[in-house]
Amino acid sequence: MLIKNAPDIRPSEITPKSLYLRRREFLTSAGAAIAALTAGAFDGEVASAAGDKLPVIRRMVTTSDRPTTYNAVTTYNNFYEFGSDKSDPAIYGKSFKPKPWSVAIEGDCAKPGVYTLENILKPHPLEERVYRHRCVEGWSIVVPWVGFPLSELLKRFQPTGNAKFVEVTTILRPQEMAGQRRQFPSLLPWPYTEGLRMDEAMHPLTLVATGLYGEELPNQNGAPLRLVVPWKYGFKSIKSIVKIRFVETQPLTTWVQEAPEYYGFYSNVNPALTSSTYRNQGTERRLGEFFMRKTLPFNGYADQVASLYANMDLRKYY
Ligand SMILES: Nc1nc2c(c(=O)[nH]1)N[C@H]1C(S)=C(S)[C@@H](COP(=O)(O)O)O[C@H]1N2
Ligand SMILES: [Mo]
Repeated sequence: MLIKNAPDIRPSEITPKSLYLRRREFLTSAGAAIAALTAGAFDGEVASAAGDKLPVIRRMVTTSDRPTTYNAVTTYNNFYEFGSDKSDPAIYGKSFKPKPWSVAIEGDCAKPGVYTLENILKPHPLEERVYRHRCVEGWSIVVPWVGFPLSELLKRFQPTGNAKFVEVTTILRPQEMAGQRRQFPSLLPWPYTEGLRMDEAMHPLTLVATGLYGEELPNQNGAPLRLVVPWKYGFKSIKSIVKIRFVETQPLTTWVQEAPEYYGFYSNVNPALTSSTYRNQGTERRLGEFFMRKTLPFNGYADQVASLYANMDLRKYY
């Protein structure tokens, strides 16, 4: 079993930054088997990534699959704010300025307010999390994210008993986002919004990502902060977040608003569901690979998350 939930990681498994920087191996210090990887192969990928190295206090490797190249992860993107082609975000994202930044916290909590990015990030030691990520369109990647659990952030604002869901919103800034300027028809109803049930948001796998491959998030991947929810289709992992609102009723999300017959609120990766989604979800193509792979229930995270949906009909709640 390769996956470890965060609370199971002992202090002895924490990788000091100096060791991380020196070794640059893609091995968990917990010693999980990731035989497919060699330190040498991974060295090359790190070297191709420019920028500051983020300090991480521990790492969690949830798959034995090899990480997708930095180049693929940062040039083949969905980020409609910058356009609908996979190459658009890397090109048109260049003019976006992710700093200064602030995040509004609203709704059913004791500490609403507008928090600066520095304030949001400061209390949280960064971790590296190697997660699978699958787009509903049928491609997948394996990414070494840098971030911290969303639960740690949400707790600080002391959600009340009325908080049953969180609604999360992306920035609206058409001056810097070419895709938001497109009209007649507009690409999507802006701003992009997503939502999670409170227990999903508080799950230890749910991440606030601020970086990937050891460096700050490139604009095309959702700078300066985005969610990563690895057992759900990629569109739930909302980018460039400016608002988090605690709410009592299930939020209407962008993709559900756009095409409710295709996209559901839950959107858990489910290879058995083909009728309610716009194409077969049973297989996927990992970027950089030729052969198709089988898609796993909950994207391979069923042991960790299936219990969240124990008494739910997943055909109805897709
Ligand atoms: N704000 C915003 N977030 C978004 C999207 C988007 O268009 N806008 N696309 C989603 C989709 S469909 C996917 S598959 C992932 C892609 O993340 P990546 O480019 O980092 O691989 O981002 C998700 N988050
Ligand atoms: Mo996606």
